[in-house]
Amino acid sequence: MSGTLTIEAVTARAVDAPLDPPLRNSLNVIPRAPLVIAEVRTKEGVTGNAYVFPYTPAALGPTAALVRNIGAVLVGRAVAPRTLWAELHNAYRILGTEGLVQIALSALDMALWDVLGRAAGQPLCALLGAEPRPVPIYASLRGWGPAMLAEEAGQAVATLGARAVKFKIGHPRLEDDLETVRAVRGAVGDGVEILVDYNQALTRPEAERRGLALQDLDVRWLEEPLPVDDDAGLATLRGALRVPVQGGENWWGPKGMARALDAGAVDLCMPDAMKIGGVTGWLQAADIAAAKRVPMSSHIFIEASAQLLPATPTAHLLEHLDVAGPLLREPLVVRDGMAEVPARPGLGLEWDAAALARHAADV
Ligand code: SMN
Ligand code: MG
Repeated sequence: MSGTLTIEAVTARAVDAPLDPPLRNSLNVIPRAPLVIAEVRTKEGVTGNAYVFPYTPAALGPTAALVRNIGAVLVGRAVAPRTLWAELHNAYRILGTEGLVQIALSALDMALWDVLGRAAGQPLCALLGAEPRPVPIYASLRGWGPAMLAEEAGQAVATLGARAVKFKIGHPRLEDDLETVRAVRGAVGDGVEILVDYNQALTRPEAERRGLALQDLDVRWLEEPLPVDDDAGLATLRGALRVPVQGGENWWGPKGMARALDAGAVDLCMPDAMKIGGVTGWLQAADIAAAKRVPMSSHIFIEASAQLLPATPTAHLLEHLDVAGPLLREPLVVRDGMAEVPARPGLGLEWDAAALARHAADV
């Protein structure tokens, strides 16, 4: 289809499905996946959609309401995500474009890009001018503690062919973190890279102490050792460690990323499609990472990330943590450690209507 597409309606639906197994880290257990699916319908009959994952059912209603209310303003406008992204980010500057506002803006942006892909009959990746090449993944584990993680790591390597695994640590005692790494190493052998994630749990001195011990176990990245806003602490920590510091899942928009990189907070980055500003925000982030020559991985949102990483000049690894898979007719395919870019148009999300109905949340 060619020519301009005009937005006719924007809707949002919410689902809250159990996560099996739940996601655990040093601070939280996430037992369910509350998702908001934004849908953009056009006068021309093409409809696109995208989902966001606001982590807690408490945020489902507010996120869906923001998608609907912001989306209502778009009715009658052309499907031009870059233009609308800039307009909406200006329009929402006085309220602030972080938090749920950013999440809603990202959902709308991704759904608009999905419309363009579907109208063109092309996967998003091709629409962005990138070759739909398979992307190397790492298996992001859900469990906690040596026994559970060793078993999960062995399975992930066997079923996905993953050549890297990531898991959460941050036990009260460093020795238990090291024990967890050794247990996973025992399960996966020397040929698989080990990545660890502290989810912002450490103090500055503790981050240095633990980082020094972990790098001796050949850990290949140390993710979010400190709170995301402690750029100065992260920059100092990097100076003390050989292991690369990873972060980015909690940066709000490309501006948040630019600030962190300017401060020297990370060696590696991993923006989150929902927090960085959808496809449009991701593309800006990818340019920033390219200018600074920082390897860029993804954070969850595996379907969107499989489309976006081939269009990312410093693309590194796709985080494989499949949250929406049980609700999709065709979950993302991983073969021999590589995520395949589906041939389906747009983001390639085809929902299983029965599963959506079963887990519908009334918001
Ligand atoms: C994470 C955070 C929030 C939801 C899922 C996973 C985690 C990661 O920090 O890096 O995977
Ligand atoms: Mg993380």
